[in-house]
Amino acid sequence: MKFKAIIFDLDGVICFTDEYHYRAWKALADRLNAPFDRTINNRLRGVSRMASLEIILETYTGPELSEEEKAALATEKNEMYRESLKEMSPADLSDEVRETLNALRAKGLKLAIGSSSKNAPFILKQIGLEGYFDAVSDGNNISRSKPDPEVFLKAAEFLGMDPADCLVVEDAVSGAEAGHAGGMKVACLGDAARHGAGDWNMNSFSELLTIVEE
Ligand code: B16
Ligand code: MG
Repeated sequence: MKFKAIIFDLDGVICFTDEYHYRAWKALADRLNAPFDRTINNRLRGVSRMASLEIILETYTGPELSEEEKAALATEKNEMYRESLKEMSPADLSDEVRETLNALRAKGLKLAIGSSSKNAPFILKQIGLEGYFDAVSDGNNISRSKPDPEVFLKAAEFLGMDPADCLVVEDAVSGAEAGHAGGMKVACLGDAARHGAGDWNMNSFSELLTIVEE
């Protein structure tokens, strides 16, 4: 086997909370009269909550905001976002993702999460994957967000694996850069695949089954 472990990004790879992020940021941006669209939204993928807010504020022209006011805005967005997460259930995990994860595990691969999100434990619970992964590295155990490799290096460390033995799966260009910066090969989906950011750029999640056998 080419790899011993796979580290999965969460939003945009295992499940699709990216639309909920978009709607919550859009509501906040509209209230601030800050133009925001899906092109700008693509830059938020994999980026931490506070770094995302700074991107939203690039088009804001109102009175200067203090750090406290910025923190309050990020909390306001997160509360809207978490309302959407409450609606999620195991039905939000596709059959393709569930079956592919089980098949990868059956090949003897260790499986981990490497997500920038502080909400990762809640999302995993909502979609029925609480306790499923061999390790979870997320926004709660890092101080530097993607494209810094910290989240993936921590995941490899939690698994007890050499980074070179781990494959990263990502939908964000910043996440693919983070995987490469950590010395890992990267398989991309979605936006990152469209940008050709991966060593493999996939159309569907189940292509991982052939990538690990190559
Ligand atoms: P939170 P991922 C990332 O998750 C999202 O892609 C990104 O849009 C979000 O800002 C970030 O998590 C932080 O999320 O506000 O929940 O802590 O793609 O790395 O799984
Ligand atoms: Mg993502």
